[in-house]
Amino acid sequence: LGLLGDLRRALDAHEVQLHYQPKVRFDGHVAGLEALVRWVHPERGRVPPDEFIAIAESSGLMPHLTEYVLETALGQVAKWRSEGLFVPVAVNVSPRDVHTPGFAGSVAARLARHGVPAGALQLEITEHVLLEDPQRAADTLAGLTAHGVKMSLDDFGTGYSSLVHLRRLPVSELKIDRSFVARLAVDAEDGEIVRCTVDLAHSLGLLVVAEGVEDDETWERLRDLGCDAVQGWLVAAAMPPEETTAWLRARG
Ligand code: G
Ligand code: G
Ligand code: MN
Ligand code: NA
Repeated sequence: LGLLGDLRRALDAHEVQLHYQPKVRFDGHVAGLEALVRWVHPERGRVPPDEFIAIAESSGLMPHLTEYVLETALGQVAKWRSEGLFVPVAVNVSPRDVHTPGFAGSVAARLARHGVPAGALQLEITEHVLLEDPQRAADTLAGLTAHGVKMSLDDFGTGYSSLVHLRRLPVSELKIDRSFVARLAVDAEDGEIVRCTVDLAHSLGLLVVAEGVEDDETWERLRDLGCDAVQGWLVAAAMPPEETTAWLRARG
């Protein structure tokens, strides 16, 4: 309970920050940045995101955290755009958010308020959005998509009966979970899983991003398998805003 109260205050005090991790195509083009929350507690130090996200989920604070992340990320996108850096940003949203009434409308209003085009925002969801009320989730996602917001299916392969969901969810991108990518270069089965996922995604007209790419060999394998973009420490870890700006500028 202590940590929950602290998280509430941390959000109000802007103690929670966003770091940004690039998604890069094989030709070097920066396809986008993923916003990832970071919280450095004044006494406990760095609190792992998994830990406080779980607290936010179970306490009902998640909508507040998501609003905070969307607000911060869109403010940053607007700032970058004003500086001539036109890079789309992806925000992770939880199943809870997708089931919150009016979510699609509130995202649209927030975009308008920041003067950011919908195409500059991507939302990363997981298959778990379909666990509660699949129809409602599909309606919300359709509303967001109709507005021009791009949807990405995160952690692909770790949910349940993924293939059914792929047909029901209006997503334009699929992210292969890093548990399949990590040993891609050394494990033949993981290699086959990734190959099939890339082919499946392409046959459905989706872009494929591989997460957790840490070495050149994996990068090369993914390129040869026809993957569209990669994310991982080989390219860059999540960086604070100023470092991200410098990284983007150095890329040209
Ligand atoms: O890279 P990292 O340790 O930050 O991420 C841990 C987990 O927390 C990942 O599964 C990531 O999707 C999730 N996460 C990071 N930032 C956010 C956020 O702003 N909102 C939500 N819902 N999840 C996030
Ligand atoms: O599931 P999600 O996409 O939200 O996860 C992002 C998480 O993955 C964050 O915790 C981030 O720090 C972590 N991450 C990003 N790149 C790498 C990588 O190359 N290797 C590993 N092991 N973790 C990574
Ligand atoms: Mn993600
Ligand atoms: Na992921």
